[in-house]
Amino acid sequence: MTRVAVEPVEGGLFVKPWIFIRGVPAMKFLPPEGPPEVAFAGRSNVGKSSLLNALVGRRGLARTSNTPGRTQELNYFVPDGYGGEGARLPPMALVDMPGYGFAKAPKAQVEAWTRLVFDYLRGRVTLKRVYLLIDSRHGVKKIDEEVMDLLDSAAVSYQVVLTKTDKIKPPAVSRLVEETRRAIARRPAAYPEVLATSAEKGMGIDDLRVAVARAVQDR
Ligand SMILES: Nc1nc2c(ncn2[C@@H]2O[C@H](COP(=O)(O)OP(=O)(O)OP(=O)(O)O)[C@@H](O)[C@H]2O)c(=O)[nH]1
Ligand SMILES: [Mg+2]
Repeated sequence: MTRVAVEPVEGGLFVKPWIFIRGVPAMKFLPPEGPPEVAFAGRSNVGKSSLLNALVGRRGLARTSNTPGRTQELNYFVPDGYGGEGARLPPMALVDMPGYGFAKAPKAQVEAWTRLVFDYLRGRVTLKRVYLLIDSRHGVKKIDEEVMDLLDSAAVSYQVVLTKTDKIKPPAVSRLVEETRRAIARRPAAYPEVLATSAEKGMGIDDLRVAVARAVQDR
C-alpha cells in the first residue's frame, strides 16, 4: 500500500542531480538539525562512497579510493536546487562517513574518526536510517557487531547492505544474505531484510533507492 506513495518521491529524489555541501571533521561542526539524514557506515574500504555515487548516479561525487581511509569527514550530500533556508530545506541529506576498523593510519587519527562516527551514530536526532555496509568477501566482523550493538542501544534504525557482490559467485551471495539475515534477526533496531549490491555492476541499486526513499518517508 505504501508503494503508491513512495514511487514519485523515489523518482524525485534520485532523478535530480546531487551535490556535496559540507565536510564535518568533528561533532561541533555538524549543521543544525534539519532534513532527515541517511548515513552510510562500514569498515574502511567496504565501498561506502562508491555506493553513494551509484545511488545518486554520479561517479566521482564522493571520492573513492583503493586505499582504506579515503573518507575522513562526515560528508553531506543533498539534491541540488534548495537554498537550505526555511521552507527551502532539501527533503533529505545523505551522509558518507569515514570507515572504522582501519589500523594503518596514525593511531590518534583513527581514534578521532572512530569517535566522530560513533558519536554521530549515537547522538544525531535527525538521523533516520543507517545503511551498514558489509563486504561480501569478508562478512560481518566483530567491529560491525559493535556498531550494531551501539545502534540497537541508541534505537537508531539500520539496514545491512552487502557490497561488492560482483566479487563472489551468485550462490555465495544468496547464502551470505541468508546467513546475515539469521545473524541480525534478534537485533531490535535492524531492518530484517538484507540488501545485496554491487556499485560496480549496478546490482541492487534500485532496491536501495526505494529503501532510502521509504526510510525518509517513514515518520
Ligand atoms: N568490484 C567492486 N569494487 C568496488 C565496489 N564498490 C567499491 N569498490 C572498490 O572498493 C574500493 C573502496 O571503495 P570506496 O567507495 O572508496 O570505499 P569506502 O568504504 O568509502 O572507503 P573509506 O572511505 O576509505 O572508508 C575502491 O577501489 C572501489 O572501486 C563494487 O561494488 N565492486
Ligand atoms: Mg569513503
